[in-house]
Amino acid sequence: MEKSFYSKLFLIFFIIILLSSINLAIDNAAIQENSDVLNKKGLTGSASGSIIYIYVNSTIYDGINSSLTQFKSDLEKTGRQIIIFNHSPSGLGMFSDADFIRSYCATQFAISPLEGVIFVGRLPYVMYDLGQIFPCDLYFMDLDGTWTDSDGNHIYEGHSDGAGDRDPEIWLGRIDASTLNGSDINQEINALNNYFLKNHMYRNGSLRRPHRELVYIDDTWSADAAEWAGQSIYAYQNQTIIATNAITTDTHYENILTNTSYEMVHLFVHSYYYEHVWTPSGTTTTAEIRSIDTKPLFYVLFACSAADFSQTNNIATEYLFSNNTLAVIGSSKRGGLYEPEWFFRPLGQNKSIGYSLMRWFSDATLPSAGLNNPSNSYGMTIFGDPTLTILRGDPSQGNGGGGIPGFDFSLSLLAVLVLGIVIILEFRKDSINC
Ligand SMILES: [Ca+2]
Ligand SMILES: [Ca+2]
Ligand SMILES: [Ca+2]
Repeated sequence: MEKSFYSKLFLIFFIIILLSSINLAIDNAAIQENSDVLNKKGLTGSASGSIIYIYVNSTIYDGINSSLTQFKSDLEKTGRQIIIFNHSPSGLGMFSDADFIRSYCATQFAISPLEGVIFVGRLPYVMYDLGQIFPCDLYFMDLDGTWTDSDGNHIYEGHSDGAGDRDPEIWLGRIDASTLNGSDINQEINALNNYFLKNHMYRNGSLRRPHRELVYIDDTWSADAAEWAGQSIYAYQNQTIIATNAITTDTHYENILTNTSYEMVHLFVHSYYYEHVWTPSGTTTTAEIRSIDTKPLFYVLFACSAADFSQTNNIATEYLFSNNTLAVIGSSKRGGLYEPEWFFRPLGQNKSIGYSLMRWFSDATLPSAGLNNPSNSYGMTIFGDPTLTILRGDPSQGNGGGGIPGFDFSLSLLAVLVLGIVIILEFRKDSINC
């Protein structure tokens, strides 16, 4: 019996070594893949030592001054340098103002570690013509590609590598309450101060949700529900998938938004900028989002034009300033986050939302997404603070070795399970033998 016991002990030891090496191999593969892409771009996604510009519309600057001070302080705790600009329109028009900001960022990016830009209040944007004319924030993200307005009508219709590439170098986020329906300046200031308060609460841990994603898919995309959900597993292993055509209705969706069980909502539904349109019937309007006590923190809206910030009463802005919301990722035109895997992969590695969307533009591999498909992708933008991560408001806190993303966790679990079964079987046999 003693000899048998030692051989079993050896077997257990062997299994532990085997599973550990599989684990290590997969970890190394993930790191290798990541560093390859990073080397290509010369980017690290690291917050520490980077610089963020915050442009604030001068009309609301004084009204949100104390919120900005807190926000700056919170960001500085992550090791970043924060530079705030009190921005007044030049009088030359939005097209020129946008060019002025982008040119300055491009110049600074060449000589400093500029990570991204946050626009607070109404700041300039440019329109791009792809058959549909839409506001295009990729303009501020790609600092070394060439944007062309051939006919001089102040609408871009060309984007090429130029001396650099079309890939984004920095991220951009808008925190703009000016398009809320009926918003006057006091309401706008109030909405912004509320936003920065919840942002601070998320960072200090007083605003939290279970680390769970709601994947809510209306009829048009429901047949591929498993694939859509699978692409966000890199960031959320805990998912609730609702994709039964008869269940996905306006009222069901609106009710589920009041549930405190979800950190992230990944929504697939036909939309106009002012409402979601459900199949076969029903709508969720901006006014309804305003009236709902929404509980989730983050939204990815696969919902055409929902993030068209050139429009008053756009629904993504309503989501952002609704109750607990911290960030909304959506499209200002027809299209959306195809191949979401390339967004959720870095997000699950505790990279920021801004960095994750930036990488998605470059890394999405299929013809339907990223830079491969301007028509689907060039409207993608972020409402809210792009420095946020899904694990902590403060990326420097990391995941505490909690093993959140992907294979590491599941294989460790597998190792424990297999080990447990082997031990139980072996010792049961031993007890029988004895
Ligand atoms: Ca033009
Ligand atoms: Ca570029
Ligand atoms: Ca439905």
